Amino acid sequence: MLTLHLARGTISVAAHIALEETGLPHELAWLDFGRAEQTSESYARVNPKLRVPALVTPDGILTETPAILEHIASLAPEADLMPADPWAAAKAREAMAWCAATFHVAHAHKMRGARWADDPDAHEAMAAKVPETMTACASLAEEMLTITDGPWLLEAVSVADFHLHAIARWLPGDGVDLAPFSRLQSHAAAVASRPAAARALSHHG
Ligand SMILES: N[C@@H](CCC(=O)N[C@@H](CS)C(=O)NCC(=O)O)C(=O)O
Repeated sequence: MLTLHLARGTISVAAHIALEETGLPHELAWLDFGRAEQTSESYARVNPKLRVPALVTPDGILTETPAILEHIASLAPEADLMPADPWAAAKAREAMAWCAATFHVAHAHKMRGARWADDPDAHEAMAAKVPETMTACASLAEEMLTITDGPWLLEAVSVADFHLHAIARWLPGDGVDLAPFSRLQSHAAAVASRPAAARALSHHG
């Protein structure tokens, strides 16, 4: 049995979609960020990084969205959510690495400035820059979506699409006008039109 530790609307949406898409038996362990449950002693025993997602597996506990997504895909090869072709697989990993290290981190500057500075003025300055940095990231994502004719990052849907979508959902709230980004809009619609993804998304507001 797999247990996904997750919180509403966070990056854990990606792993939630992937689990739902594969149909792998799993349980959900929800954390309430409003009550700072991610900082509790009991959760620190699951993930000492105090972040979601964390996936508890029979082999141990896995953290970091790209690793979790690839592992879920590998546990359900029939769902075909990670390309078999080495080049396409590397491109999927490239997209997930960028989502985790750049796109997600740009967003985090809105609410989590305390990770990088103690000065409240610095927090304000970081938050003020978020519409600009997230718009720049949206432009790059739009460009990444031009590699194929379809709605996906690669020829077929992959877990990288779920990672991208989990972050792209934050764009309007981060002050990004989606109007110029037609491929990102089609990508969001394509994810939402998949019944399993929609089931997962319905829990995240
Ligand atoms: N590198 C991690 C980042 C995970 C992460 O930052 N998750 C956020 C939610 S979007 C979190 O748990 N934040 C809790 C906090 O900052 O207190 C990943 O990609 O999974």
